[in-house]
Amino acid sequence: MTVMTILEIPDSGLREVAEPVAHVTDETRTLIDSMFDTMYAARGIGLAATQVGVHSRVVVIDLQEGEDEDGKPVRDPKAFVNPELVWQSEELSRYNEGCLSIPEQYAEVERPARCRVTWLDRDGAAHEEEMDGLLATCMQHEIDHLNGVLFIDHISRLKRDMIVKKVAKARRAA
Ligand code: K1U
Ligand code: ZN
Repeated sequence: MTVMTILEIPDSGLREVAEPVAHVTDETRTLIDSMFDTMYAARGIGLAATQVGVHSRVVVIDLQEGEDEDGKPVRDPKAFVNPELVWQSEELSRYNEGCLSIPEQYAEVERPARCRVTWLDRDGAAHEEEMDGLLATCMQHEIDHLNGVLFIDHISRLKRDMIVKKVAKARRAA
């Protein structure tokens, strides 16, 4: 198990644009496994490679909640290599988003309610799917990370400045 360090604001690495993965290799699969270890350890529902300082277009998501009868978490790990938004609905939806790179801060973000995404899986096979609900929100949040964009870029300057100040204050107190 490899738990990587998650970059937090204002780390400039979070503003880099990630490069496409040329070929899905064992190195890609090792990165994906470490990203799942890191995401589960941080109790997140998604993670982009950018957040662990790797500037490759790789995202992991697991929206599954709950435990089995033995108390073990039920999991539904999904890996996305080179995810691309090929369509976004005009209809918008709001979600109170969080971010593992902006600890303990949440804000309402408006995004397209549905999106169509293409990607490669961990074996290099191509997929295309229309997503809605929390999966659409999370996928758009993660693709934003690959483009150096954070959820606080979608809210008012006043709210953004408040969140940035709160994170800085919490870090000074730690
Ligand atoms: O990319 C990240 O920083 C992970 C982020 C994903 C995300 C959450 C909410 C909306 C959009 C994207 C998180 O997982 S933050 C943690 C969190 O909000 C959460 C954790 C467990 C259950 C539900 C939410
Ligand atoms: Zn995030």
